[in-house]
Amino acid sequence: MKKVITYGTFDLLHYGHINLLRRAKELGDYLIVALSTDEFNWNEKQKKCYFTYEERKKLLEAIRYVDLVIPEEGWEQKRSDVKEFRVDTFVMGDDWEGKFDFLKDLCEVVYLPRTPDISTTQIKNDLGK
Ligand code: C2G
Repeated sequence: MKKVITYGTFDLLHYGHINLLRRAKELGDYLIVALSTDEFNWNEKQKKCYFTYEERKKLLEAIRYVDLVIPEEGWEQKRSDVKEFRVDTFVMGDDWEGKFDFLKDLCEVVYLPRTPDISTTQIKNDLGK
């Protein structure tokens, strides 16, 4: 069984996220999503999520491409996650191009093109107008 992992906040879930998850699943048989906790988002990414971790987790678990959701609590857990879950492929959108190449001794690292013209920030801005 080929296992794939990806990481993210996935707040205000939108079709750009779904496109990423669909393509990530196409690279294997089992997709793990490491979902950024509220604390990680605030302390490390200065992101204040609209939905809480539990709400974002429920949304992700309802997606047909997602097989398991685990918490992302820090930047440094990726190597241990890849080992612990015996991951074959690590996937991220290409806004992260090159940033996770240090995992290449453990697994395949794939950066997928982002879906254009959609982002959680844009949604918030548009709704705020
Ligand atoms: N994404 C995409 N197209 C968009 C928006 C997002 O392909 N229009 C992808 C991102 O590239 C990322 C995933 O969807 O791979 C989740 O996006 P975010 O929730 O913004 O994740 P991010 O804040 O980049 O967190 O340790 C890694 C971080 O947790 C990544």
